Amino acid sequence: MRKDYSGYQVIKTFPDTDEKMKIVESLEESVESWTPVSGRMTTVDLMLSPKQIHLVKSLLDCSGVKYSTTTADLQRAIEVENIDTGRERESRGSCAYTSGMSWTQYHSYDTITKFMSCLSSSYGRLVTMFTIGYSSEGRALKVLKVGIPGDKKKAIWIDGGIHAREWISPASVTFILRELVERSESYSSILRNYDIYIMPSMNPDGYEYSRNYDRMWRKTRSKNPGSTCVGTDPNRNWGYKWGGKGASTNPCTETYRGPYAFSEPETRAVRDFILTRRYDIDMYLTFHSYGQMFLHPWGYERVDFYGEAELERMGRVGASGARSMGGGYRVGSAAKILYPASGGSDDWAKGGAGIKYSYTIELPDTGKYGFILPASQIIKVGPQALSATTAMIQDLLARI
Ligand code: 0X9
Ligand code: ZN
Repeated sequence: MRKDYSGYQVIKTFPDTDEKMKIVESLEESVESWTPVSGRMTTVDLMLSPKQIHLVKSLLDCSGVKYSTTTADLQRAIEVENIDTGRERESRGSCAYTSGMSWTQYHSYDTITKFMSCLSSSYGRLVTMFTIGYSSEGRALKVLKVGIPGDKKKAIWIDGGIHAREWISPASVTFILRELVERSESYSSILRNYDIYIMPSMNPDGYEYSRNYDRMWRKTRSKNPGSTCVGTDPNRNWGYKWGGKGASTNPCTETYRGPYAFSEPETRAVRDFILTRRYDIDMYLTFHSYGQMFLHPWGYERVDFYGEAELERMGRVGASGARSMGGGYRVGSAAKILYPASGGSDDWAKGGAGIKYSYTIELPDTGKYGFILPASQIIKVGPQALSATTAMIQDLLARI
């Protein structure tokens, strides 16, 4: 049975004083989902069940917290988000064509995997496929290496789909993948110097669950002994400062950290793969949604540290790349401009694997559609993700 979101709403709150922010923060555990979005001022988007709508809105009214309803009918938004606009047709004989992949629709993990296999068999010299482990439900976890063979190469890691419901992430990462492979001649300086490891969908169980049963699913699908609630937040499960702020010990919450660091086979597989290559990898990029932000460590706590200015600078390089394709993104440390949350992959990439540049990129939008970004937007967002990525790698190249 598919979860029905009839009667659910998403509202955007504007807590413009610390006191009002405290009121909005107090709702975090009780609403269906709680998403801060950092624009000129921080706003917080709340997903409300039919029962909560009246109660929460009255509380906000009484406390003088302004809000607007961004999604009046969540179920309707879900029903229309993945209609194929078909504006872009894949050319006959291409891997997208043969695997059923496109960037006018969101596709299944199976289709994404077929697309990846096709690239690795069609572009043998440039592309290598790895199975780095298996998800809780037994799906093969796939990574492609894209690069022109050579000696002493450095590497970049790019992943997507850590959070199941953030569909624009795997769609944008596969967009980057296709571009680098099919138009490799335009990226030859990048591909001669760097091997780019690309994992479009790190949490395939959650992704398929979000596609087939509950559109708003965020976590993995591992079982929690002693609880009927399923899944761990794969972005609270990494082993650097695991179990600190912003991560829950309750398996029934959206931000459950898991029973121990790296309890999930998905995070473990990526950890082991990255650790084997840690001295080669110069940059770790992980794509999420939504909010339009380039977030760098630290995420676990608001702390100043040596090297922060350089992380900020490179973040701005990425943000200008994205802006050249039409997206406005803010840059800053995850804890400072969003909220402290421990056990994130970005913090582990830096603190655990020692990768100097590490970013969580929150793709569009800023709340109009939120997680339910219509598929027609993929061809707008994909180029932003691509341009941000290549701008950052070009910056690295300039320093070799
Ligand atoms: O909370 C998260 O995991 C990320 N935001 S999302 O809305 N996509 O869930 C932000 C993670 C930022 N990094 C850390 N806090 N380490
Ligand atoms: Zn996310």
